Amino acid sequence: SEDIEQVILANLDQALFLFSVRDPTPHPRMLDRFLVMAESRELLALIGVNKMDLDEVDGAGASLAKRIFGPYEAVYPVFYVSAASGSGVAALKAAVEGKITAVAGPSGVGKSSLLNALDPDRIRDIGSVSTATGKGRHTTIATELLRLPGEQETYLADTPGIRSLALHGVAPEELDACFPELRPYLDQCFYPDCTHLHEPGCAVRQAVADGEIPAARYESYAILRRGDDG
Ligand SMILES: Nc1nc2c(ncn2[C@@H]2O[C@H](COP(=O)(O)OP(=O)(O)OP(=O)(O)O)[C@@H](O)[C@H]2O)c(=O)[nH]1
Ligand SMILES: [Zn+2]
Repeated sequence: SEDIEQVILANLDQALFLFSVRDPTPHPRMLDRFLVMAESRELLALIGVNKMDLDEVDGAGASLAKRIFGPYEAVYPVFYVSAASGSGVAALKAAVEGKITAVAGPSGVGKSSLLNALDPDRIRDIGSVSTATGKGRHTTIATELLRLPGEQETYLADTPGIRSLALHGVAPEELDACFPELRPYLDQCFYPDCTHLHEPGCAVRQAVADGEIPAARYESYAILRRGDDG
């Protein structure tokens, strides 16, 4: 069965990055690191926003969740859910059905609650594996592998250690292409090796100024590119 588990993990179809609208406060920089990791591995990324029952709507009718996660909708599927009320869970279930999905997110966002909501008859834990990966450095990730009941083979790999792998192996000059919003502009910069941090004639920074690239996403790119985030 260890072999089967390794095969499943080697054949991930997609990753679900789970956050909550509150308690704990969303951490978009962490999400952006996760997304870079997914892009660099050519993994499809889904974003889950849990605890929508705690969402705050301001006087103008704009929701906190939408303000933070709305900009991602242009590039990634975003699922607004509540494990507590069950709202949105069916749509998320449809998105994982028949697929092998790695689930990652900070502690307390309701991962266990959501996994339970996805399988009201309770999830069957088919085992855990430890994986050693990385070039030179060995990282151990304890992974819980769950199979959802149903005709299709649906697996969820609960990967608490995935955070430490976030940017492992992404070269600085490959980082821009890991932000899908930046891609349309990358061949339009004056300098072919533009870092998009300070160069004149940078099409990326122009697109940020024009509001075509979300400022928060560009800021994440810049932080990661400068190597400022530890
Ligand atoms: N209001 C609200 N609370 C939720 C929801 N989902 C989970 N919670 C609560 O959030 C807390 C954390 O939920 P867990 O499911 O244990 O979260 P987790 O992400 O598995 O946490 P770790 O085990 O630390 O990784 C619990 O008190 C849950 O009751 C939700 O949709 N709405
Ligand atoms: Zn540039």
